Formats: sequence, structure tokens, C-alpha cells
Amino acid sequence: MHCKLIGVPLQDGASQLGCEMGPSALRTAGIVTALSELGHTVSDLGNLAPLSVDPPAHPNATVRNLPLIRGWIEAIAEAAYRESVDGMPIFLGGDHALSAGSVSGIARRATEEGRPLFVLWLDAHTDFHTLDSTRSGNLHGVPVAYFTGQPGFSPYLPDLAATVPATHVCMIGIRSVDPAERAALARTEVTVHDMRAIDEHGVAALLRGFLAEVSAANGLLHVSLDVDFLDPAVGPAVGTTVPGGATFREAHLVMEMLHDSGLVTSLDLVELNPFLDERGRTAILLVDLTASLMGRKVMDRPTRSY
Ligand code: 5AB
Ligand code: MN
Ligand code: MN
Ligand code: MN
Repeated sequence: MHCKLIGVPLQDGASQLGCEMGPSALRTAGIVTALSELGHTVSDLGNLAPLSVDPPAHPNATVRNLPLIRGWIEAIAEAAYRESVDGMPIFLGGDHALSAGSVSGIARRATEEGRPLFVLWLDAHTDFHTLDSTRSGNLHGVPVAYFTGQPGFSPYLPDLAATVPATHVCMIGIRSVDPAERAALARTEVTVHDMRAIDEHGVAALLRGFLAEVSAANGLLHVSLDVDFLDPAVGPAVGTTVPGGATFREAHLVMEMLHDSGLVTSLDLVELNPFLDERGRTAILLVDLTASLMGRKVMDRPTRSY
């Protein structure tokens, strides 16, 4: 694989400052070396900067930093479209507003190639607010509603060249959903596997079903990994901690299965807040999870079944 690292020091979609340092922490934790050691070629394309834009004010006065986030989304979407032509873009966030740009840019590329795009959303939250429904005003809570084409984003955020159908979105790890998100999701066909589903069925069964759909459709697969997918005990460096998240092994298993599927074509690593980390351990875990996704394994798997 040709991995293209794209730094996105975006933090204004979250209420807590610090995600701006995410790209530096992931580089410091050794992401380039980890990928190179697996035999991939790696280009670090440096950090993006937001475009300077001036969207109209939104009637919901709680919406925060709209012009700045819009400028970021335009820059990220353009980079996602451009860089996905010949390699695997890996977005080093940055808060989760990043994914409004990365997924929309990749969706434009997928449509041009005539391939359906699927999104695996690994998160404690569904990030399914609209500009009208958000109560916090934090735009890291809206990307999925945006790229699936829910109403009310135009003319405030960029018009989408292509949307991702709700049926192509699978969320795993969910354990914090606001009432407005719950109501909106009930009207769509987004697949939401909450933590209870993981407890009852195991994460492997949930993921296997989704991967089979992607494979049957000859789809491209974008993975968006929010640090708060992880239990705060293993991933403390996040502003929006929710107890009861994925364990260390559940997270690695997801990544290992994704690797074996051969389906993943782009990746977001988001919401890392190095200011809240403990001696870099969350940054290091994200690098190790990325390595699992890109082929690191302890042993080759036996072909027999147990
Ligand atoms: B994250 C909340 N739903 O809208 C909101 O971390 C949290 O990217 C959003 O998943 C969390 O502020 C956004 C309460
Ligand atoms: Mn998120
Ligand atoms: Mn989250
Ligand atoms: Mn968060």
C-alpha cells in the first residue's frame, strides 16, 4: 500500500482545546515507522490549513465556529479527493468535524470511479446532529448527518458532490446518543451497533456482517476511528470520555479483521487530545491499532477452524 498521511490540526469542532496537537502526537508516537516496517510506502504530506470562507450565519446561535469549520471541510474534502486517486489517505486528526471533509471528498472520488462507498464509524457517539438539532453547538457532533445528506446543511456547509447512503454506514461502539439524534436515526437505515450488541454478540460477528455487505457490493471502505470508541481506561486522551467502551483487544480485533478483509481504502484517526494523554499512551495505542489495520499480526492464522 502507498499510505498518505494528511495532518489536520483542527480543534474548533470540539469544546475542549487540544486536538490541534493530534497530528504531532501521532507522528511522535511513530506512525511513519510503524507503517514502513509493515512494508508500506509512506508519504507524510504535512498538515492542511483551513480555507478562508465566509458562510452566512446560522439561525441556531449555539452553533460554534461555523466559518472556520467550513473552511477546514473544504480543504480536507479537496485533499481527500485529490490524494485518494493513487493511495490510501490516512487523516491524522484533529477533531471529528474532520470527517465531514474526508468522507465527502472520498465519496466524490468513489462516485467518479463508479464504486459504492461504505463507512465504518467507530465511536461512542453517533455524530448525527444537524445544525438545527445540535444543543452543544460543537460541530464534531454532525459529520454523519452531513455526509449522508440530512437536510439543513446548505448553504452553511459545502454542498456535497456525492452523499453516502445511510444503508452504507455502520456504527460500532455507540453508547451516547442525544434524543434528537435517536429520533433522526430512527428515520434512516444507518446500522447502529451499540455496546450492548457487542456484549451480546461479540464485535467480530457484527463486523463480519458489515464486511460481507461491502465485499458483495465491491465497495470502497472508509474507516473513521474516534478515540472515544475505546474505553477511557485504555484511551484516556479524549475530551468526551464515556465509560463502557471497547476494550484493548476488541479494538485490535476490529483492526485485524479489517486488514484481513482487504477492503479498507481510507482512514481517519480523530479526537486524540494529547493534552489529556498519559505519557503518550493513547497516541501509541492509535499507532498500534493502525498497524493492526495495515497488517501487523502476532502469528499467521491457522486455516483450520476451532
Ligand atoms: B464526537 C454530543 N452529542 O452533540 C454533542 O466526539 C457529543 O466526535 C458529540 O463523537 C461528540 O455535543 C462528538 C453530546
Ligand atoms: Mn465522533
Ligand atoms: Mn465520540
Ligand atoms: Mn470526542
